[in-house]
Amino acid sequence: MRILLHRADGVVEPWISGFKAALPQAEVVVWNEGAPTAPCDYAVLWSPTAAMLPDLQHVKAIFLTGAGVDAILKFGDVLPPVPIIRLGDAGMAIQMVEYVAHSVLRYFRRFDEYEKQARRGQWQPLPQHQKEDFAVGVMGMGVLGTRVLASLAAFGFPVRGWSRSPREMQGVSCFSGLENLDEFLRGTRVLVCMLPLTPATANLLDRARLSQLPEGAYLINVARGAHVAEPDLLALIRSGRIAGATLDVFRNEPLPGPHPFWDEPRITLTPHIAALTLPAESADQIAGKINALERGETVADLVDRTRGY
Ligand code: NDP
Ligand code: OXD
Repeated sequence: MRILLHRADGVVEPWISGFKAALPQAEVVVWNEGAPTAPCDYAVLWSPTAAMLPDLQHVKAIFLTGAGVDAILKFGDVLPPVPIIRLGDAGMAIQMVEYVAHSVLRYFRRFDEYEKQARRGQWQPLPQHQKEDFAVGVMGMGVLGTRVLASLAAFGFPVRGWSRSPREMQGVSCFSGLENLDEFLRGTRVLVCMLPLTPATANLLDRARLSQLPEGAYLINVARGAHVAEPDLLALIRSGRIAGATLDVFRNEPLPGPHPFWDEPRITLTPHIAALTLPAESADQIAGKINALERGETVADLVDRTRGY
């Protein structure tokens, strides 16, 4: 069995050793532009280049080394009609929980304000925010969103979730569909975007939608930059309508040098690290799914191309 591996970061060793341990019968072939590639049974990749597409035509399935699928589905019908399978958690959910819980607590406990005070040598307790005024709303109740909702509920925050189809989750006020989005936003003090990027979710958080949030709301975006209209968010933060944002993802990554987000003190930026792919766990999960496919079984985390996630 041959596995075609593509890593944009060039870091292939942990993947090769991960597959050696989990799927010893497989030969891992590292894809290199311009170099001939022997036909492979499976492809393992994240964001393929157009030059790679001919080498995908004969694989039995394409495995993604991430949760988001926008970087591959953008190729549409040029992709071979084989299953595309994303990672399901593989160590990402706990990282998302850490990132989002940290960001919510930092704002709720006013740690960003205390940091500024400390730099000024100021000893000044501030009034505590109340949890009942701090509903956290998570857009996207999938593999990662549900784990984040459960963790925030455990802290005692009122939690709300928004999804495409109706969902139920204990302790979570659930909303679904565009027709209920404004109601979801109006009761959300901290908005966490954990949606996949699809034609239906691109640009969803524009001025009109963000203005549904209560005065002093806070945005955490760990999904994709293209969900948010960046100039609208900036204007709402500068006017004080939105208190601030923690952003891990941007329309253009790396965030370009002269971008105004760099200079906005109410925006906390991180370089798309909310939940990193862990090679050993991911190779192990993919190997398990390859074995299941070889036995003729169905596997979890199959991408639905029509839905776009
Ligand atoms: P899932 O596919 O498991 O869940 C997606 C959720 O979004 C589902 O609840 C789905 O609704 C909902 N959804 C999809 N389309 C719509 C819509 N049009 N309207 C309302 N809800 C919608 O995704 P994951 O939880 O695994 O991951 C979410 C995203 O997080 C990824 O797509 C990726 O972009 C991002 N990500 C970012 C990382 C980072 O480091 N910053 C790391 C990993 C992921 P329903 O339940 O009805 O299907
Ligand atoms: C992912 C990501 O989608 O890293 O997995 O953004």
